[in-house]
Amino acid sequence: MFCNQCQETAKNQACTQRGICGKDAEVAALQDLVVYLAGGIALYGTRARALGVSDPEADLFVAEALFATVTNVNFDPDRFVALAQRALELRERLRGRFLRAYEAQHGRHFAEALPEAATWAPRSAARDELLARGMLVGITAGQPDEDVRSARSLLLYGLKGLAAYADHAEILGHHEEDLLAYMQDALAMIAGDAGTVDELLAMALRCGEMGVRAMALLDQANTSTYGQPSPTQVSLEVRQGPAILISGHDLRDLEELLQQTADSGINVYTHGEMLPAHAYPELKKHAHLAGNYGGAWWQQRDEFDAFGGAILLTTNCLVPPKASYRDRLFTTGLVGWPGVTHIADRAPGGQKDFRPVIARALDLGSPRPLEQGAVTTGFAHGAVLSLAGPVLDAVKRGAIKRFVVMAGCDGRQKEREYYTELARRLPQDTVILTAGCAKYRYNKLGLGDIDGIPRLLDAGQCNDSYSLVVVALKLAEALGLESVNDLPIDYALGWYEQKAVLVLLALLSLGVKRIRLGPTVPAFISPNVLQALVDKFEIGPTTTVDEDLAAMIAAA
Ligand code: FSO
Ligand code: SF4
Repeated sequence: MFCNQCQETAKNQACTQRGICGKDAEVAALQDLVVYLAGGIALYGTRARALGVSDPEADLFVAEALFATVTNVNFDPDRFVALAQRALELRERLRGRFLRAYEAQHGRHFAEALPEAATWAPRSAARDELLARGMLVGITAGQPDEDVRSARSLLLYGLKGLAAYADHAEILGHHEEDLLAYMQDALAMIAGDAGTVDELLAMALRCGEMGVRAMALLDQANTSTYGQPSPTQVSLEVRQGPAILISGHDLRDLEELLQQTADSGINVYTHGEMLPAHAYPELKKHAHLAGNYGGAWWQQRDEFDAFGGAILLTTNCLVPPKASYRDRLFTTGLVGWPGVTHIADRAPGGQKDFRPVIARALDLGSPRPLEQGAVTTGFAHGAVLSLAGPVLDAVKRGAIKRFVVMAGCDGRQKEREYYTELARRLPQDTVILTAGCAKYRYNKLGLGDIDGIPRLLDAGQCNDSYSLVVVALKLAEALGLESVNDLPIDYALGWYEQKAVLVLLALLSLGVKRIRLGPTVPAFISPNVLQALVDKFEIGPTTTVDEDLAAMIAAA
C-alpha cells in the first residue's frame, strides 16, 4: 500500500505496510480502486455533460465515493467492494448514454482512446480481481515525476474534502450542479494523467474556489434547516440516565436521533465535531440534548470506553474501536468498521431508523462523569457580525490588537501542544478565531474576554471555517482595508485530513497570505511544489511558539 493523504502518515512520508490510522493494505487498495473508477465515471461524465447529457445519480456517487476514502471514514473492505461494483455499473451506464449522444450529435462513432480508468473491465468484479487491480492504480502509480505526483495528490485530496462538504449539503437537500461538475473535471484530469505541474496547481486553486462555494452552500443548508447559530454554553457534565453519544459532522443524523429519542428518557451527548450542533436553535430546543462529552477524535478510545452508553459515528473520525465498546458502537452514512452494526441510509422522504442504537442505550447505564464546567460555541459569522460594532470599536481603540485564526484539526502528535501553548501565551489583546476539532487544544483554557468580547470565538465545525472567511472579509471592509492581508490577522492552522487540505486551498484561492501550517508540512508536497506555494502565498510551517509569537506581536 501507499498512502500519504493525512498528517499522521508514517515518518511523514507514507504508510506502506498498514496505516497509522488503522487502515490495512486491502482497504487501501480498494479505496485506490474506488477513486480510480470514480475517475472513469468522470472521464465520461465531463464529456457527456458537454453534450447536454447528465446523470445526477453518478454525479452524487462520485462525491460519496471520494468522501468514503477520506481518512477515518470507512475501514470495511466489503463496503469498498460494493462501491467499486456500483462504480463499474454507473460508469458503464454513463458510457452508453455518452456514446449514444455522441453518435446522435456527430453522426459517427466516438473514436478517441480513453485512459484505462474509463475502459478497464473486470472479468467478474469479484473481490480478488478488484483487489488485484486496486494494487496497481494508486494516485502515484506509474508517475515518475515527483512534482506531478505532488500536484496531483494536492488536487485529489482537496477534491476529497470538497466531496465531503458537497455531500453534507446534498444530505440537507442543497445542491449546486457546478460543484459536482467541477469535481469530475478535476478527477478526469487526474484519471487522464493530464496537466503540467502548473496546470494541476491551477486546478487545485480552482478546487479551493469551489471549496468556498461548497462551504457557503453547506452554511446555507445548515442555517436554513436549523437556524442561525448563537453563542451557547455547552455543559461538559453528565446526567443520570441512559445515554447516546453522537460523533462526526452530520447534523441531520443528530436531528433524527433527537426526534426518535424524545420522551425515551435517553440523554444525547455530542462528541468531537458534533459540539457546535448545540448552537443551532432547531437542535438545542431538544431538552435531552444534554451536553458534550470528551475532546477531539483521537481521544475516543478512552472516552468511548468511559462513556458506557451507546455511540453513533456519523462521519469521520472513527478510530479502530476497542473490544470494550464495539458492541455498543454504531456507524451510519459512509462510515464503516467490519463487524460494527451499521444503520442503513434513509429511504427517500423518510428518516434513518435508529431503534437499534436506542435499544442498546436503554440496556446500558448512565455515562461516567469525565469533566466539569462548560464550553462556549456558536460564534459563526452571524453571531460575530452581530458583535461587529463592539469588535470594530475595540480594534480602533487598540483593545484588540490582532486576530489569530487557529482553525483545522487536532491529532495525536505531541507537537500539537504548540497550539495549546500558543493560545495560552498570546497577549491578552488577541482574539482567537477557531473552527474544526483543532479547538480542543485550547477551548477549555478559560481565555477570558476583551470588554465582553470572548478571546476565543468558536465558529463551529471545520466547514465553518467559511464563517471565519466571512468575518475576515467583513472586518477588512469595515476598516476600509483593500485586502484581507492588510488586517491585523495571523493564521496558525492545524491540519490532519483532506477536508483541512480543502480549507487551506479555499483560503489560498481567496488570496490569503502568510498562513502558518502545522504541525508538519504535508508529506505529499514536494520541495518544488512547496516553493511554488511559498512564492505565491508566502505560506510557511509553524515553527516554535517563541518564534511565531514574536513574529505575530511584531507584525501587529
Ligand atoms: Fe476533525 Fe476528523 Fe472536522 Fe476532520 S473530526 S479531523 S478536518 O475529520 O473534519 O475537524
Ligand atoms: Fe496513513 Fe493517514 Fe493514509 Fe491512514 S490516512 S494510511 S494514517 S496516510
